[in-house]
Amino acid sequence: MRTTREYDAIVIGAGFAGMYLLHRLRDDLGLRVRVYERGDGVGGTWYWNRYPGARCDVESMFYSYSFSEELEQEWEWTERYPTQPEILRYADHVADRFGLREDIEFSTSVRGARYDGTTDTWTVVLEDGRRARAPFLVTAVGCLSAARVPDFEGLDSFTGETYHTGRWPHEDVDFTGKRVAVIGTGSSGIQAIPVIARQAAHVTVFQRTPNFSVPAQNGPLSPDEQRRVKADYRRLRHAARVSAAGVVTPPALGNALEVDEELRGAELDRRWAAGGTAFMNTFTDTVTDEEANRVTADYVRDRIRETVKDPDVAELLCPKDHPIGTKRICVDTDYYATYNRDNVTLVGLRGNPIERITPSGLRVGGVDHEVDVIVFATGYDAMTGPLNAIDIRGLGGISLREEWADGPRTYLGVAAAGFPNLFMVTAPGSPSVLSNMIVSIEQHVDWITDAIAHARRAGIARFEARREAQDTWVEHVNEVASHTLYPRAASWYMGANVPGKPRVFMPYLGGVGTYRRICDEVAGDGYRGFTLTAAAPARSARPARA
Ligand code: N01
Repeated sequence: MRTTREYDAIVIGAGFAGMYLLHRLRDDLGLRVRVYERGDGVGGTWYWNRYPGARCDVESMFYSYSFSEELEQEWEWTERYPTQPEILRYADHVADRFGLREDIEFSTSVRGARYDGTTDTWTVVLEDGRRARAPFLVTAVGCLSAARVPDFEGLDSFTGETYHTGRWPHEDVDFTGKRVAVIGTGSSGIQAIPVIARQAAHVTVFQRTPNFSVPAQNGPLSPDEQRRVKADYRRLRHAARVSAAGVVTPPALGNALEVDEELRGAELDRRWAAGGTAFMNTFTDTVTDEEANRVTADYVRDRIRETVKDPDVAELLCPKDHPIGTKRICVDTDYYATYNRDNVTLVGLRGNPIERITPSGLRVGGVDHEVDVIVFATGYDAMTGPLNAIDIRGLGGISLREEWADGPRTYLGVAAAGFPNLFMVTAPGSPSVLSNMIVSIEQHVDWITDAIAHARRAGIARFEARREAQDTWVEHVNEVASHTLYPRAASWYMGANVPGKPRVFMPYLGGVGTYRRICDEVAGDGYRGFTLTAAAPARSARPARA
């Protein structure tokens, strides 16, 4: 019979969250920790997303850990926005520098996890049937790791090559001389299309929803600029932590329609030229007021019409069905200009969906498009997908998947009622995908580490979110979203990209600074909203703290 291995904490995933968790729980708390990772290396999303043009749209100097001043000072970034290979090198460097690999089991998927209420432990079952047990289980599975290829009819009949941006091969894919179809125009498609178009014989882009994209204005990062940021890191990191989205941006001008028209245009021009997502922060009310939203949306549509020479193609590229910012804003290099190339064709799918995949291509509106390669830039079963892929069973065998059948329910986006001693990094109900992920990851990992340290110090065996606290939090998350324009878009934030998925706005829109304050207050208040139960024999007496 196989033995069950025992640890103090088990972590699922060795991306940026899992790596930092391992460091904190093992090196600061001295716990025996095991991390299970399905890839054969660290880096999470940056391990899988190797598609041409993949890079982060948070600036390098801020898309990096802040927990170690030495790490922060010694690492040199080369460009304003880091490429996927550079981020992966950074993740590898962190893994080596902090000796993380020895406690990570690679190429190992977790099939299920079950809480035993009699021992207050989690037993994790791996794909190969092996088991491991620990009092604490932390999921660090990422929000965008369940890649999705829509269920197109005839998919298996295609005889050419197929790739999904989120599952890109480790070897270079050579598009030279090939006819390539790209399906999807979200952040991944918008980054990949210009790069593929420079190599392929022809690219046909299949677009369902046009997206708003702002130029990255990427470029090399000068040593002077790096020195300046490094000298000021403590202040800048603090500013990011208390900001709305985990990035430091120039302050907004005010409400769009209250700003003088000339100044409004000049500021949009200035931010467009400066590049990046700070453009979205030009006014305070862009995502809360429809008229205000139109100011920024019209500006981008004008830039598209100015850039794309063929007016019909330009019109097809202009987003008109959702307010700007309510689907994830994209950041690009030469995206719209790519449609001026002779070897790029745009096919609109609105009201004219892909009928089927054929052995030699795609059929749309009765027209066959023959291609050698199909690139699926079709996104993810976001936020809930990676957690629901694991059969997580809490007290009395209740299933997380079933608890979330009508949409995810969490307390603070970090815990769930009925699932004691389970912590979830950047889960639904936390700012997560609406922020610089590394800022949110560090905040969650630090909070979880403190909670586990507290439990161990105080002899608490069971740390469980209360259902009333969870209900109140879910209500608050929904309430905040309802005061914005976000629910107007059929976005993956709403689960709208997956047929049959409940339409619930999943991330928390209160901002990372506000959210951090709430989490700190909860902890400072003896973990308000959690029931903390002492280890037996004191257990029978009363909850240790509530
Ligand atoms: O995925 P997406 P993504 N038929 O879901 C289309 C992060 N990220 O991988 O919009 C035809 O945004 C779908 O159409 P529609 C970032 O948070 C960050 O691009 O649903 N088309 C859409 O156009 C981002 O938001 C970075 O109508 C279909 C596309 O496929 C998130 O990851 C880089 C279809 C999917 O877009 C996901 O981005 C990359 C169908 N049946 C990603 N189904 C940076 O840091 C789907 N589509 C820069």
